[in-house]
Amino acid sequence: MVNLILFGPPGSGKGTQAAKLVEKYNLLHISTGDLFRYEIKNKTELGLKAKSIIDKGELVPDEITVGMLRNKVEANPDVEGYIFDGFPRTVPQCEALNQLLSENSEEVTLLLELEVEDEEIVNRLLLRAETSGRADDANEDIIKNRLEVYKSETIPVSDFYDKLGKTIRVHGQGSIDQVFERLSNEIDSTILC
Ligand code: B4P
Repeated sequence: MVNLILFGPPGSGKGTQAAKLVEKYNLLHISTGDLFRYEIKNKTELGLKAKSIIDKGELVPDEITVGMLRNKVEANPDVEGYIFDGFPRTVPQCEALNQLLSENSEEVTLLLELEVEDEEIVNRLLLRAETSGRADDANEDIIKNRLEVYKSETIPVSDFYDKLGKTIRVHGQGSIDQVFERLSNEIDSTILC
């Protein structure tokens, strides 16, 4: 199996690139952001809890996020691998993912980190807000809070996998196709060796 983590700050293109990578490598795309938005849209108990947190640009508590992720993985056992998009976002989430994969004698293959400058991120998210209707994209202060949370709570995830020799950093600016080519090259050179 190939188990990829697509990592990077909010708006770095994780969702955009994951959609292209799943087609090329035939993997299951699991986006915790999308899973939360589905719960919010359907006004479930979990969705109601998550909405107020996401709208402020904070992280949903680990136990809620990990439980939701586990359900999704366990519901799809017969796949060739996963692309985890937006998960893990904290070190306890890394530990939970390692535990979950090891139950099936699996492990994370690679963490691909998209590097994008803050100014570009703010511009991308404000632009997306015009069509997405996402409250967390529409306000510059909330975007800046998301970036702060990323730096304090989420960057350690990249270091966690770096210590295991699994983090690869990729320039996330340029056209969507250029970024996709960079990611594909890194995946191919890991899978093929
Ligand atoms: P996510 O849904 O993961 O959202 P994201 O970080 O905003 O998006 P992404 O990086 O995927 O950006 P995209 O490709 O869309 O999380 C939302 C919230 O959910 C979090 O803030 C948190 O509250 C909660 N959450 C999710 N997972 C969690 C977890 N594990 N633990 C706790 N809480 C969690 O790209 C953004 C925009 O840029 C798009 O408009 C796109 O068109 C554009 N774009 C992409 N690539 C481009 C390029 N190369 N050039 C120009 N524009 C580009």
